[in-house]
Amino acid sequence: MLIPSRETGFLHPRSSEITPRGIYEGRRDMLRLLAGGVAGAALATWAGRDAWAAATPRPGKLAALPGGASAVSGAVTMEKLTSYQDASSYNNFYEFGTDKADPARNAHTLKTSPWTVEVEGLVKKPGKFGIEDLLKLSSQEERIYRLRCVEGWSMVIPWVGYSLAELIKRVEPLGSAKYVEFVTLADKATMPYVGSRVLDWPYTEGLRMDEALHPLTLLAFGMYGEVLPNQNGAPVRIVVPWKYGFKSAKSIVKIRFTEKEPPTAWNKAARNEYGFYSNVNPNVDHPRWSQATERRIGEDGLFAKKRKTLLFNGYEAQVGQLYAGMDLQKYY
Ligand SMILES: Nc1nc2c(c(=O)[nH]1)N[C@H]1C(S)=C(S)[C@@H](COP(=O)(O)O)O[C@H]1N2
Ligand SMILES: [Mo]
Repeated sequence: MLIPSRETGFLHPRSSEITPRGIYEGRRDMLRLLAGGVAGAALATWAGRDAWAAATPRPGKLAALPGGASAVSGAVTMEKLTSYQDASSYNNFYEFGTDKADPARNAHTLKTSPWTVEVEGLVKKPGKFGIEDLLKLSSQEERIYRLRCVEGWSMVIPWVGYSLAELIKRVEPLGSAKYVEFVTLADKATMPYVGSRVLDWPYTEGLRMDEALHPLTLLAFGMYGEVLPNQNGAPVRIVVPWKYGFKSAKSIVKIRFTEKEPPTAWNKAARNEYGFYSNVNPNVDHPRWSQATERRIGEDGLFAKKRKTLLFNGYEAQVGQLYAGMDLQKYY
């Protein structure tokens, strides 16, 4: 059974740690949501996901990539999904331009097939995975995650993929592997801004091994039940829902296991503005703006209120222990 969290709207599997009061409040919230007009399917399954699936038909633009119901804690939400239109037309993908509208306009040139992802570095079983094999490596799940950009906007997107941990376990990292680096495609012929000086290409990102192994970290192949649109990082990207959007590297071609913290594109571009961790944190401001609130894309009418940003983007219950004892002001 899944229980909606009062604070975050996320549904959590019932467990012995949940207090009776928590369960009671969860039920009350669920009933309130249902009374508010959320489709009745949610009552039958308590999963919420079915209700959203019914309320959000497949966009019908790209090939279907159906996911199954996700049982991962924190991966199901009662929040209203961002529209497909917004999620696929307001993007950051600097290889295709720096304006939010550029990726949707320019990314049609990206050639997503054939595509291989190379696994290298400190692993027992390095190798090259064709995209089709990578897709089949584990059963896909649909997971509804918030993506929160460092610039203060957020979206709620139903991603299709599986935990990156499943791939990591298969390639057997060595004990010396402490970090995972993601290298993305940098092809001047198809990506008009590769070669420009905005960033150092290829765009790279990285995670600490325990972050990469966390079940919420997703290797994503699709969204809204279809393959990823090019502008969202086709054919395969990372989604790290508790970190600022730039950690979620798009169109990855290499996964490298390292002993040292890998350099990352935005940290190289502005060290004091973008740290390695970049966990969503309303208490640590960006040097040039506050991170305390955010604008949910699609809610930007004249009277739309900004939302309070939640620590770890609302996933504190799931990921807080990864940072126990760490000074988050220092490791921003
Ligand atoms: N390769 C690559 N990946 C990238 C980026 C980029 O410029 N290049 N932008 C990042 C940023 S800043 C954000 S907010 C998210 C946006 O993902 P979306 O367009 O799917 O919402 O992608 C991230 N991944
Ligand atoms: Mo971003």
